[in-house]
Amino acid sequence: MQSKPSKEKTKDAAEKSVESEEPASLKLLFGGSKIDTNSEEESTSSEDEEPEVEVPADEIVQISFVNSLVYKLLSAEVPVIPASSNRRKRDREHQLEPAPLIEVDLKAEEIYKLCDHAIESLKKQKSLLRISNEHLPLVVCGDIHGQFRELRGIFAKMGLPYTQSYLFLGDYVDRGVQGIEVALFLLALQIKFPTKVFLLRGNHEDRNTTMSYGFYDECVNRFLAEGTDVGEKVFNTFMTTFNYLPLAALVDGVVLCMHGGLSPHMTTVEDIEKIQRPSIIPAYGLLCDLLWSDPVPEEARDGWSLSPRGISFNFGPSIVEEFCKRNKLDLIVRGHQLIDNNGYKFLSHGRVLTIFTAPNYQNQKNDGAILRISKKHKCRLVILRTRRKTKPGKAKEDSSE
Ligand SMILES: [Mn+2]
Repeated sequence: MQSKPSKEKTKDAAEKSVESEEPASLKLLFGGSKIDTNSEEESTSSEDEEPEVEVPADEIVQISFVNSLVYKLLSAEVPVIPASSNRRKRDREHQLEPAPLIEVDLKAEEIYKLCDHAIESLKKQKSLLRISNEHLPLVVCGDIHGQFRELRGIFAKMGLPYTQSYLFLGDYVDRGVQGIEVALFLLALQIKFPTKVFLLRGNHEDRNTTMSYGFYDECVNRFLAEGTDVGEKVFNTFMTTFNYLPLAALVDGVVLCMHGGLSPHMTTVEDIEKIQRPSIIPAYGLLCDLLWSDPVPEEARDGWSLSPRGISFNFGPSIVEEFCKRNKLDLIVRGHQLIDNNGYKFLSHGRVLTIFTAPNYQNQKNDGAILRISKKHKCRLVILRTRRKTKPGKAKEDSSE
């Protein structure tokens, strides 16, 4: 398994990608002829890139309601940020203004209907997704946390799921302000492209967590004019749907992906297949750990230890080494922790990769990262920069999400 960070991208890369999104790209999703939408200069030049392959027509689920919702979410206009006279001063101080919302007119009825379709689609999947070589190259994304604008930027940059496969590691809602759009968009794409879009569950796809970290309030406030019970019903509908999300993915037999990490209740990857869904996230046990645990650096205490989060565990390099050896794994990829510089971090002697994808998360000026795994298992990290690189030593401590 080789890893090489991609060349440093221009700042605001994600936002630039959104703005360069052409209406022509929409044709790809709705059966138009093949159009090269990728205007990013860095993306297709490398010799180890595979040619893009369109998803076979019989693998696309055509439901007109879902199609129109995807279209609505994908074509909603990106507001233009007005040029500010003191931009230079802002740049110097690494200050970013909050990105304006992409307004999407959504009805509660549309959300109920979409979630019904999503449950039917997710029911067909196992708790452990086995993503075979035919689905590679695969783009893996970590935490999104309601950043719909940046999510659209990722599709504009990396390609639509008409040609490109995606795996999302969970934490779609909370903290950011457009969790409804993020969750709906990803669920709709999963329904439409079940062999191209794979969604895992994060610890925030949970009733208790979303009550405290923003998504409950987002749902209630969004439909306030229609009465508090409407927002609550929307919220409950999402919670029911999240209980069906798969919990981990095994990519071509050698890369194990989940939101959190390993568990003392897991000996082999097959243990994940035995987890019954739908399920709430329990306070302990395998399902809890897959979504909540964290790796610790080489210099920290090895083995298992209680997590400072107050739930689940931390695990050290020897746990990782043993688990990878027993299950013949090359790499474990997970999200769940904000990584300030570059958005990614290797631990456990390169066996564990953390990626956090939401750039400028909660105005913290962090970079976001996306992992692309090629057919030959080459890993490329794409960095979504929010500002110029900070000087060494200025980086903040990584924090937990
Ligand atoms: Mn998390």
